[in-house]
Amino acid sequence: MSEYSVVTLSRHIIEEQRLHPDATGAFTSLLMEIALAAKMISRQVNKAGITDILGGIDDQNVHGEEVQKLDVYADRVLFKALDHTGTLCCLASEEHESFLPIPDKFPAGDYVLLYDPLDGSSNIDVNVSIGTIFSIHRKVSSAERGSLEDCLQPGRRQLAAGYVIYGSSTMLVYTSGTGVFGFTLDPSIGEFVLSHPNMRIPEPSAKVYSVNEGNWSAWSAEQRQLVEEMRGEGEHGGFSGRYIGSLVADIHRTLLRGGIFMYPGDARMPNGKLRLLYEASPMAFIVEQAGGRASDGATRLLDVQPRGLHDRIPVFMGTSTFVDRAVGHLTATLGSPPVGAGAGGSGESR
Ligand code: AHM
Ligand code: MG
Repeated sequence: MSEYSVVTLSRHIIEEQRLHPDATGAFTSLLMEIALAAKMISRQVNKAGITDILGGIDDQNVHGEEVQKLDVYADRVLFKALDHTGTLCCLASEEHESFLPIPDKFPAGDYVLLYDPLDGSSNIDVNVSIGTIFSIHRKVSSAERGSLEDCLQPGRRQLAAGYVIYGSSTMLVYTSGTGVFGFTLDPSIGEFVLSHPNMRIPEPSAKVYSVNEGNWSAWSAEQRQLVEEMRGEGEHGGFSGRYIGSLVADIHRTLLRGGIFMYPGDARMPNGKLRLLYEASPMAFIVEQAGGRASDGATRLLDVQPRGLHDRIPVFMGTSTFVDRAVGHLTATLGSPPVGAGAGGSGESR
């Protein structure tokens, strides 16, 4: 990319908006505010360890100021970046039990934002990449400031989804249904610049499986067989294992290199660990838009109807051939789907 032809996130979004003559600009403004919040979170994440930002909520730093945990900070920054814009009717965050209507003092809009402010935050202390995940729906209820119905929409109705990865560089990756675009934050100008146009999961892709094998003893026999096959020498074997334990980082690698990411249901967590609305669904939209596949082990993730704001769901996503193979194995072996598959999270709430 020449320094004369840099494509910033704002330019990209505005150019996308021009493709939709009836667009009001609300969607553009929403994405720009998310990007601003991402920059603020990135700044704070990069300070982790230097300041006392890692402390608990009640801690005080050396200046005697109250210190917030980073995930609480990220949650508040996102809400405050978006509450006044007039674009949203409500938000729902992994950090809050109930959805968050836009305060009465601000105008309400037609969109709904679901977000995980700082996913993988337990990795902060060890300098592993973490991220913010977001998902945007159009309001479907008649409630001015949103309702549960607006939040509990299947993933296929998402208008946009994205994540920000706070890694060796900060990147924002998003889709609005016309491909996946990756922007890298250039700290010298404070702008996200297009670095990864039209991201596609490579085919054929790297043979990589990504799963927490510490859960092996709780896995179903079918899940164990699947991983044993991938580790083996046979036709469907020859895989390497890569697991960071930070969803944004594991999915980012899967997008760039290929492979399969799994968080299956098991005997201890029948629906796995990941949340449908804040983690699985937005990542599924991105992965599909990049040419990959995303399933709960039986059903396309984007078709699953959420029943509660904090539903959990088994996740298998990445290179289409690997996900198809995994789903085929899990649904065919012994004739039964994996524990929790197709359950749509069974309405489990925190
Ligand atoms: P969090 O939302 O509490 O941060 O947990 C979600 C994270 C994901 O980033 C990651 O994929 C998963 O938890 C890892 O879980 P585990 O430690 O069980 O492997
Ligand atoms: Mg999370």
